[in-house]
Amino acid sequence: PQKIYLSDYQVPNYLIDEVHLTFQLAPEATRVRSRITFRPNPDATSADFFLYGEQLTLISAQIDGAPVTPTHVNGGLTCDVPSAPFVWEAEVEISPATNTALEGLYMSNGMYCTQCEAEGFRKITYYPDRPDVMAVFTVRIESDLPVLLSNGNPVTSGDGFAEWHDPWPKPAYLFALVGGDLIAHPDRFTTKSGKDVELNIYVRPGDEGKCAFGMEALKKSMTWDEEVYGREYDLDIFNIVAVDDFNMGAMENKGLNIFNSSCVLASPETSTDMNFERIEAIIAHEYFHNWTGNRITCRDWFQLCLKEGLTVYRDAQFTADMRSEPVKRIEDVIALRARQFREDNGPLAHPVRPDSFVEINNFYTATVYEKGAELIGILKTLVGDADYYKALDLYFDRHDGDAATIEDWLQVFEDVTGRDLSQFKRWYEQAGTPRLSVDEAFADGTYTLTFSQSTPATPGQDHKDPRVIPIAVGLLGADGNEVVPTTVLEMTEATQSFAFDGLSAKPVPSILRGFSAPVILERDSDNAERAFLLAHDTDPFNKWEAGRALARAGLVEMVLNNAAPDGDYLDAVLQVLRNDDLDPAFRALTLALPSQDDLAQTLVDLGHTPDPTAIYQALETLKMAMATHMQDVLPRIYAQYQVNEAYQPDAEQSGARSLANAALALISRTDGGAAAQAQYDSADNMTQQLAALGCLIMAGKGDAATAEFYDQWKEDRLVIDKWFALQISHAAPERAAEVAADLTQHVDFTMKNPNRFRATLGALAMSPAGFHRADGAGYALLADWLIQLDPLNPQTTARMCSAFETWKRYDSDRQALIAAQLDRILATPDLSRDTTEMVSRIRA
Ligand code: HT7
Ligand code: ZN
Repeated sequence: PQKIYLSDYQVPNYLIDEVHLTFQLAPEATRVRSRITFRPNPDATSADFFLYGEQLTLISAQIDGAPVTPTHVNGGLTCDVPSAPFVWEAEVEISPATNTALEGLYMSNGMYCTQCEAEGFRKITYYPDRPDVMAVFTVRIESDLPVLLSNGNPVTSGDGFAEWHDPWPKPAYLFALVGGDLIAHPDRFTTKSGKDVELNIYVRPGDEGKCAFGMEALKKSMTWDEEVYGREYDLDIFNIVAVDDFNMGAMENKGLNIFNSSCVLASPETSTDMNFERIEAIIAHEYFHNWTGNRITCRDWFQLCLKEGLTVYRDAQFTADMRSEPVKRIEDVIALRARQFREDNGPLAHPVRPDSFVEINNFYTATVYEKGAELIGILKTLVGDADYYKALDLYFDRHDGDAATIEDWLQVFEDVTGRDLSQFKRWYEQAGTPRLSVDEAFADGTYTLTFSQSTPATPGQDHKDPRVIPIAVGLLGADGNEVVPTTVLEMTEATQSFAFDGLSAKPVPSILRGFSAPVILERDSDNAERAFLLAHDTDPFNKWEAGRALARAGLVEMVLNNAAPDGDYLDAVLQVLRNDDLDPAFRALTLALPSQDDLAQTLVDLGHTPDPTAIYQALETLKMAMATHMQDVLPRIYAQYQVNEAYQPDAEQSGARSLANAALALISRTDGGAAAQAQYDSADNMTQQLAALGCLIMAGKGDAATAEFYDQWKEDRLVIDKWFALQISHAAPERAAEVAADLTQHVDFTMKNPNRFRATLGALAMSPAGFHRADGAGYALLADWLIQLDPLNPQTTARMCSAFETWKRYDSDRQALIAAQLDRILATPDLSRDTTEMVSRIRA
């Protein structure tokens, strides 16, 4: 397959002023007529005319009204065109009903919908489908379906048709169309300048009771973007549509966001607190794209982090403002380490701005999104809050209506601050997570920290230059009081020292407060210091981090040396648990242990080959030790943090429930599941029902409740996804592959629905001890299903191949078993470009 390089970028040969599209919707024979006004680009170096097009049947084509016969070439067509502006007209036929890839125009439960990012529009009509070609779209939809939607503002509608006009020039990837028998949950919003905006969430009949939370989240997002970034909404209407069959979470199409139904529909009975928090964040994310992505878009797909990193950063700020800043930061760092550090450390490592790709769909990664967001955070720390917002104002002023680059983005910061950001730019160009080691010295009242940074080689990048790293540091005295408050040290060299004067005694350092940069801190500290920081650090992130480090150290000893659970750890965590002055959500996070995957990587970093079974067993033993060590306190915590008011998915209530459920999980290890059964029987919300079911399964008492749960929820596809996933994630490791295999035979299993496929095979892939079973049954099952899914849905297949990305860390037997499955996938005839690229990179 052909590789595309950033360095080969050429401006488009033709630009577009206006696009008119007419759709006559029919499941297997939708007609799409396009009328496009092209003009030669004065900056172009070639006059060749090429339009992308895939899986289209061309019915007719005309230039300036005269029929033409274009030449079909790989991936599109070419044609002789006039040297002056001209009108291109074409009619094509497409088949939404048989489009299982869920890219372009497709059908989901009888509803028409689109997904055009990144390159789906070329499956709708012939077009210069690249983000730097922006045009004003007018769309007419002809169909008997009651709801017909597209981007922009409604123009007219009548019996069997609707017309929409989007005044804002946009690239084709932001095009959207929806047609269906849908119900609207309506509302209104008045912008700060007094503009009245109609809001709707469109859902399938039956789901209308699950829209209220999403609508509130949307209105909060609109207000927040006005208040924090000064960004106002710019159309008369903003529509959201929920779709069951969707490859990712949601899509920011201009004025018509399309959502995976799992990322917008919510009710207390069917959604957990975590679902609510995620839905609020995704609604905000897609809404914020209206400015960071839509009004200012990307010049080419290599610049994806320009919109995604910034928008993730903005949605994280929003969640921190709506909920708890420290809790959000801890959750984000857990996710960053689990997904992005893992990616950066393996065969799929790539820069935040990649410089080549085969299939762009494979680059919607944790690196582009989450590390991309961390880079915005670094920049904000380096320039300070005031200059950050000044630079953002300049960015919106200077680039509104542009398809921009990372260079454009950095230039506004250079212009506002006068700083040279060339060293910072390395963060966008160099893959891999920097390791930061620390030495300390104390003499004559001066405490000196010496840091060294290095980044391991990643595929195609052996050499790394030092990056600028903001290291937030605070110093504590022996009594636990802070002697130096948080100070940001700006590290620019490979090795660099920073001195703190005037200290009466050697302090205890709290380094990388707030996780001020996405690096791996390698510090030889002992458990006494970790316990001290867990008890005294004033920085909530580092307080949590100290507990995590303590847990990790104890678990490593348990795995490697068969040690008993660390009593100091148990005591330290018990102190946190007992401390009612601490936020319950923070305490729940402190009680949680590092994941199996985290421990596997920790062992690799220490030079060992991880044994997934031993890791699982160490975690089980430690949880049992926590349950007995804290036995006297847990029932009090469980009772104290029951919420007696009406369910609210807010930070306060969900924090209380998370602590109570963390207590329940431990209690269930010693009470035979009695408390969990009582909670299951009385639960009136999904957070408590699902937590109780998980505890019952773990206690070996889950059979009746599992069956009951299915009977109760069999009509609710999103709850049944949870039912599929929970049985696999909570199965004993030696049974997980069988449980997953059995569930693939369940009447409700379908591989055509990405949510259900992920709930089943994804749940197995995310249960390390079960997935890495020594006989390879987990690998074989996943490979079987990836091979079956690939011809139907390459995008989802390719994404799920990352389950194998850590394969080189395991023993040679497991490596051989995985290699055999990777080779089997690669040998599949007609394997998609998406999956071929992913598996080849992993196998390399
Ligand atoms: N910008 C979107 C990314 C995306 C996507 C979404 C749904 C289905 C397929 C997709 N391909 C790319 C989502 C976002 O970041 O907001
Ligand atoms: Zn996004």
